[in-house]
Amino acid sequence: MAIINEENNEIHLKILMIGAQGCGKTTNLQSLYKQTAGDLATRLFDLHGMSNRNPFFDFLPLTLGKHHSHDVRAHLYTLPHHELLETMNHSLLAGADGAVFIVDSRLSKLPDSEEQFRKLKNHIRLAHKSIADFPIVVQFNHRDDPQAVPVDALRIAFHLENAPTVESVAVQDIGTVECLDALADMILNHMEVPAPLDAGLG
Ligand SMILES: Nc1nc2c(ncn2[C@@H]2O[C@H](COP(=O)(O)OP(=O)(O)O)[C@@H](O)[C@H]2O)c(=O)[nH]1
Ligand SMILES: [Mg+2]
Repeated sequence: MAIINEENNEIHLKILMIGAQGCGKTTNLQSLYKQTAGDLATRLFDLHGMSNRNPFFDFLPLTLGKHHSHDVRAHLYTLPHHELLETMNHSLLAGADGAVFIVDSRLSKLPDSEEQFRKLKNHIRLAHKSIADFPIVVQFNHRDDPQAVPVDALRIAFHLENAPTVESVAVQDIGTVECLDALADMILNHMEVPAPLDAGLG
């Protein structure tokens, strides 16, 4: 759940990056880190080293800007795809404010992505009851692949009539910030944020 710290006017969001192996979860975090690290004193936490494509999960704290005078801080996690870690998926999802679901646009990867999406919807039902109330942005990644499935076909395959979607080439930093911004807006627009403590005093 989002934490609103009224003493220092901060909002903390917990955001999950979800998708099949190789879809680009770690690459998204690396891209976001690269593009925001300049004005941040935060670090990418990688429990097993970025080079060996983590078997566990990555964690990245970021500052996103202001919302009603509060500093918005996002805590990004990637979820592991390994079957044995389903329990952890569930507990991570239970406290999450929203998720980026990353679809690997390559034709050969579609079955994997579809299976992950089905699982995600099940986890949401278990943890949040209503999928309609859980903010999700779908990111179509690997758009640079010559065999990338057309976006219209992906929208139909994943039944995304109304869901917000973003096209990306995470490895080239295309679409990653846009995607996170879209999700943060969705979450924040549905949150009741109290007036900051110093409101009206200045
Ligand atoms: N060409 C291309 N490669 C990508 C893209 N996104 C990620 N990759 C590469 O795909 C591989 C798997 O990405 P990774 O982020 O480790 O996937 P994860 O398993 O979801 O964390 C890596 O070699 C990335 O550099 C993309 O949009 N285009
Ligand atoms: Mg990874």
